[in-house]
Amino acid sequence: MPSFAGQFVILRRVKRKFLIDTDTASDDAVALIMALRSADIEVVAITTVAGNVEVQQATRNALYTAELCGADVPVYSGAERPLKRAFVNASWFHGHDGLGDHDYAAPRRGAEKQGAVEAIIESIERKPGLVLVTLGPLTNVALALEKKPGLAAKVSRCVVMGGAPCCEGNVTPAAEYNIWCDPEAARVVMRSGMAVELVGWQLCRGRAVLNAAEIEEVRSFGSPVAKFAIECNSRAQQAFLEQSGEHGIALPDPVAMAVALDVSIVTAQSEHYVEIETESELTRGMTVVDRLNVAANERNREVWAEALKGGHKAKVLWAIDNARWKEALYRALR
Ligand SMILES: [Ca+2]
Repeated sequence: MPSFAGQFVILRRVKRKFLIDTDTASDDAVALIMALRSADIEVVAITTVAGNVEVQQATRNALYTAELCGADVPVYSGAERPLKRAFVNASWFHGHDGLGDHDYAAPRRGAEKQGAVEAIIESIERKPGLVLVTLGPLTNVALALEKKPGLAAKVSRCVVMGGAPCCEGNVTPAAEYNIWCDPEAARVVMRSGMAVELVGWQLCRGRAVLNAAEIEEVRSFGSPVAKFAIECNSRAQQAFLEQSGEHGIALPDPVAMAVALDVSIVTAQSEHYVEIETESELTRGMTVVDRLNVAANERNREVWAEALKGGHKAKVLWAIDNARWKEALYRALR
């Protein structure tokens, strides 16, 4: 008689593990919803950092968003300011509370006692191979790497929303906010050897922006998360128009999260040495991408010595499938 026992083994899919570091404002909140509502993702920790808003506000916003999703993921509060710079928030863009100033209720839970940097170190050491997704300035991650450089090799992917490779920035012509805010931290991460995938601001404009019809479509889902996702971006929608002349809701962090969830939405990418400008005031925080591999040329080695020392290139993303990114968003908000 053949045994059927083997046919009744329940195949449990192992969930992929994410750690999300965020300066939780309006687009971060939508990105958190995407991860927290993904059936095949376990968010092991959310760590917060000063950026779009003060870190205490970012922590409240992360907790509020987790509660909206019915998630009990631990939230750890982190760095209150960049490594070496004065802190400059982006509340002009996201509202004073980072969520468009709609007086959302205070979260019922508080942050964990442990700090974000320790939580990053412990989470990666306990769960090597996890995916790190960074949605804010890289201060916490840099502090963790300075304490434990070996962490870099234990992360399978580090998906970074940040930078404006070879294009226009949103704080200065040269720089995007997350990198501009703490360029020294970004430099530590880029030189660490971590498997960085750089989701620059240029991917989050143009056809990646939710237009008026798409905003209405999301509203029509009628779910609390859909309502919140549109409402909390009300100020950001206005600010994006003032900043770039583009209509609609730009969602940089959710675009990065869509890449983290499903890398097959990326349609063009290449690997390069990436350096971060930290000396100049004019180009502070510029993500300088060696697209033509000039670092390989003997004549240029001196300038690129530090990048070459690590010998590690980052994946720089140049294009995504916008229809599929929006499908991923809609799936999370329905
Ligand atoms: Ca952010």
